[in-house]
Amino acid sequence: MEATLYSLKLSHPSRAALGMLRHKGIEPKVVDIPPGLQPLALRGLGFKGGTVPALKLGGRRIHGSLAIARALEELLPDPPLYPADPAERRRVEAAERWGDAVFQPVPRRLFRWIMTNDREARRWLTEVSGIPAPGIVAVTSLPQAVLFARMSGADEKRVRADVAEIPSHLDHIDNLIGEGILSGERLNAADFQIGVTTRALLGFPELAALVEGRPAAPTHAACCPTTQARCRPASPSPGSRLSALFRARSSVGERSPHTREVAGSSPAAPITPANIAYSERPTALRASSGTR
Ligand SMILES: N[C@@H](CCC(=O)N[C@@H](CS)C(=O)NCC(=O)O)C(=O)O
Repeated sequence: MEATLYSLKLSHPSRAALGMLRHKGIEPKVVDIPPGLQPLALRGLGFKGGTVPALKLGGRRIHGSLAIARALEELLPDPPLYPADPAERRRVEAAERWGDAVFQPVPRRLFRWIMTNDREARRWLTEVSGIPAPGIVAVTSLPQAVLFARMSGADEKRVRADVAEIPSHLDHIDNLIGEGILSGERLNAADFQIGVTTRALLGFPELAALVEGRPAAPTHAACCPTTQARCRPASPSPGSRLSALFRARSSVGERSPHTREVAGSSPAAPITPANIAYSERPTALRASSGTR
């Protein structure tokens, strides 16, 4: 079946869509839109929404990772993305909705907030997106970065709260695994939806320690059919706004046995992703043309 997936090089829900397409045996043509242009480009292509992923499948236009999962299941029931048992299916769908509405926005807000605060990060994004003159674009794209951060509510307060809430999100995922809703014998739609976000968090070295060692880490790394962007701290500049953010302890309330402190997250040894940059890190799975 002819399929074109509209994506961004660094879009984790687009990775979920790609994973689900491949699960159904479809290798789509992947079109990576330059970051920031997706609202305009997708509407120009006739989609109702302006976010990626968006999919042309046969004659249909399908917008959003949840709708893509449903449409794929309807068109190609085998191999399934949802359990046949209705009660089990409802549980997978609930996990999937949580993944879409609660968990998915976390790395997006972190990333967008970083983009408003770090010119080097904007330069890197320009480079990996294949846009010419990254040095100039890193400067001129600041208003656009601010706009996109605002659109996703990525201000400092929200991002601090996001970092603090990550362990409880991971506890929730561990519970879903424990209940057999995730990471079962066969990957389901919630595995793809949630797994790519877990994988995206692994891309921030300051947060990776929270994820590594969790039951979610290996399975969800396997869900993400992509090379993975990884933040790396370079030339830490203590006292920067980013340093201050990551100095916050990354845990809330009771700690699960899986929760590990982010290395150096005590006030005495701040984590400093200042001048954050990304580098490509291949996963065990097939590399595609894009990254998160
Ligand atoms: N939850 C939706 C939304 C996806 C989403 O927000 N995608 C981001 C990139 S990761 C985007 O295209 N944002 C554009 C915008 O906010 O206008 C989904 O999974 O399809």
